[in-house]
Parts: sequence; structure tokens; C-alpha cells
Amino acid sequence: RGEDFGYDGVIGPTHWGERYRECAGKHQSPININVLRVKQVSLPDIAFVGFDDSIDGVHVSNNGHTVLIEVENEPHPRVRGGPLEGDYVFSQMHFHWGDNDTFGSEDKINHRSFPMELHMVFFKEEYNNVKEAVLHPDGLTVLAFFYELDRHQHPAYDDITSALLNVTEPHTTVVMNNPFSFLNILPYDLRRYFTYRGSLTTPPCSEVVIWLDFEQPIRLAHDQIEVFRELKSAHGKITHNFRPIQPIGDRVVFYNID
Ligand code: SG7
Ligand code: ZN
Repeated sequence: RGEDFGYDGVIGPTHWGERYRECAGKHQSPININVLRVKQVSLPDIAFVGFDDSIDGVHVSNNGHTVLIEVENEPHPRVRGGPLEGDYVFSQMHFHWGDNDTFGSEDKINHRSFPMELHMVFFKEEYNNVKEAVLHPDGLTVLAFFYELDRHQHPAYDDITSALLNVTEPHTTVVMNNPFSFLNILPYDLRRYFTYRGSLTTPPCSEVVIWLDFEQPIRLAHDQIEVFRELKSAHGKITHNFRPIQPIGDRVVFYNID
């Protein structure tokens, strides 16, 4: 079956290209962002629509590769502006992490890894859903946020970590107890970000993603990150689920400041 990919050995990232041709492409993600080589730009403001709404009945599930957070009820949050043409509708968010706090993010900044990274995935509204959107080069945008260690717990993450404890087994889902707001789990500064064209970081590695990597990290306690490492796949604990960096090739990374 096609779905079996992992992060080690014969199903690990260096083998993805054998079964999924696009994983061997020239515009893959993640990448290292060399801040000395970025092109500074001043893009239009991004509108984060519905990000401060209090959303009920949010689903948290373990898909065997990561934990997914999904919204049931319409309307879904959306984004427009910045480098984007048109509206992009929220599909799901998920996380990538490492065995310990010294690595785990997918993109890197000046070869610095972060212990964890959040991806908020949106599809272009005119394509109606993710399945259709991945057939178009501007089909998806992913808002990426890095985590860095804090001595204090981040209270907004307690609802996520308590849900995680109930989805440690692969292919399990729970509904969150409390209303969930996107803005509560994000950093304060949403104006400074890097943007580039890349791919999904898992098979089928479709080159359809407009990446936005926000510069300001989210601060999280070590104990809170540890809970993610308790999740299990079919092969045991998901100790790490990040893809190594890919060649940047002919691509330019833009850096937005106002
Ligand atoms: C994770 O990363 C999941 C996938 C996601 C993939 O494995 O979040 O999504 C689902 C629904 O399982 O694939 C199409 C898609 O969003 C790659 O997403 S990523 O490039 O943002 N890391
Ligand atoms: Zn991801």
C-alpha cells in the first residue's frame, strides 16, 4: 500500500522518492533559510479571519504520523493578503518534533533547529478542498511557527496536551473540552515572516505550497513538548517526525517586514 512512510530506515525520508516521484523534485520542503540571502519585501497585510473566534467541538487526532487539530463547524478560519492571491480556507493544523529539545523543526533558520514546529494548512478557496488544491501550484498555504523553550508553561497549550494524552494510540480522535482560539496559541508578532514556494513535507511531497514561516517563536515548556513525544505510530512512539532539509535550488526566500 502507498500510505506507509516513516522517518527511519527503509521507509524513511531518503527512500520517499522511490515510491513518490515528487519527493525527488527540485522545489521541496523543508529548507534552511539563510537570512543573509533573503530578499526583503513589504507585502500587503495578512488578514487572519476568524483567528480570535472561540471555536467549539475541535477534533484532535493521531494519524500515525503526527497530531491533527481540525475544526468541524463552518465557517472555518481563513487567511488572505501577504504573498497570497485570493482566500485560503483552514483545513487542519499539526506538529513536527524531535527526540529531544535540540532539534525537531522542519525548516531551519541559519541552520538553527527548533524543538518543534506548528503547521496550519489552508487550501485555496476556489479549489474547494485539499484533494483538488494539491493539483495546482498555488493550491495550499501553510503558516509555520517555530517553538522555543520557556521555563514557564504556556496555559493555552494545556487543552492540547490533555487531549494528546487521550490520543496516544494511532488513529484515535477526541473532541476538545474547551473552546479553542487560534490566536491564543500563536506568537504575538504576526508581521515578520519568511515566504517561499515549496512542497508538502510528507509523501506525496506535492510542490503546491506557499510557505509562510513566522519569525517570532512560540514559547513552550519542556514538559509540554514532552507530551507530543508520547504519541505512537504503528511502529512505536513517534519520537521524531521531521523531514531533513532539501536543496533550495533556484528559489528565492522573501522576508516581510513592514
Ligand atoms: C501530516 O503532514 C498531516 C497531513 C499533511 C502532511 O502528515 O498533517 O495531513 C493529513 C490530513 O493527514 O498533508 C495534505 C496535507 O496537509 C504534510 O503537510 S505539511 O507539508 O504541512 N507538513
Ligand atoms: Zn507539517
